[in-house]
Amino acid sequence: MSHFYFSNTLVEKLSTARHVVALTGAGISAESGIATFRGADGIWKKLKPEELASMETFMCNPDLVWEWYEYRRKIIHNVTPNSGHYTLAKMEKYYPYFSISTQNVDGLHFRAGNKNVFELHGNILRNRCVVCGRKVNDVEFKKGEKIPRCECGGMIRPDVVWFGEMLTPEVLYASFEEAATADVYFSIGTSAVVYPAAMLPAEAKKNGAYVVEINLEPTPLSTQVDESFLGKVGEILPQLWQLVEMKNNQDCE
Ligand code: BV8
Ligand code: ZN
Repeated sequence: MSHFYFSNTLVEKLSTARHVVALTGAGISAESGIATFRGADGIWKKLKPEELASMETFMCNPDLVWEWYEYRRKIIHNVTPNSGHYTLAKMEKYYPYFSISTQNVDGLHFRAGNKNVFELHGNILRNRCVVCGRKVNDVEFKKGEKIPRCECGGMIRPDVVWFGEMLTPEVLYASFEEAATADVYFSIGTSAVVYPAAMLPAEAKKNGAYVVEINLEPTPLSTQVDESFLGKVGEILPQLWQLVEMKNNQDCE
């Protein structure tokens, strides 16, 4: 377990903040055992999922896409949130205003106890019909079989946002609103290359937030933020939060 130095400024800001927001990416789920997309262990190097996570591949090869999502669902069913997720759940309980805008589709923030979560790219555990849009969740798919169909005859797809697809406007709007009004804005476990999610930390900075990055490797954001921590979020975030809690307890004495 590495030890990290946290500035008094950051601890002070976190102990006096009223509105804190976190943008999260695949890196926060990595320590739960879910491979990231582009990091050192990224699955996207092997599987080229930029193509897989797209409507055209789904229309030409729906069972291949279904196979990939079923493979990922099985992994998600067998993992649990980690200390990074649970620290964000503690923060939601502490602050008057706290939200998470996540690019992750694994639902782990909800399982860790967070309620105020905007799923920018949808949720892999949900499905929807490509024709009528009906949410159809309890569907079975076995390799080699035909993909599930809706009563209306439409193909059923995972309820996620693929490349070239719009994010749900109200989710995106809320995430930009949160970024624009945050006192402290975290960018956690994301390579910050997928848009429009990657615009959120800059939106926060532009509106006066103190922006903090926690990521295993440098990203295009690293030179733009107020503080950048290189390391595992499951180690860094709990250590930082412990300092904030200690300071708050001292202040109460
Ligand atoms: C849209 C599907 C328009 C669900 C995903 C140029 C400029 C602006 C935009 C574009 C552009 N070129 C193309 C675009 C559009 C495109 C885009 O941004 N492309 C990128 C690649 C350039 N964006 C889109 O298409 C979006 N839609 O723009 O629509 C539009 C407008 C009007 C009308 C119609 C259309 C849609 C984007 C959503 C795509 N869907 N996934 C799924 O199956 O998962 S994106 C995919 O990448 C995942 O959802 C993932 O969440 C997301 C981001 O990845 P990260 O979460 O950051 O994960 P990554 O592996 O990259 O990084 C993890 C980091 O964690 C690493 O840095 C690693 O070092 C670190 N890490 C690892 N372990 C740890 C750790 N950190 C801390 N602790 C650890 N333990
Ligand atoms: Zn339908």
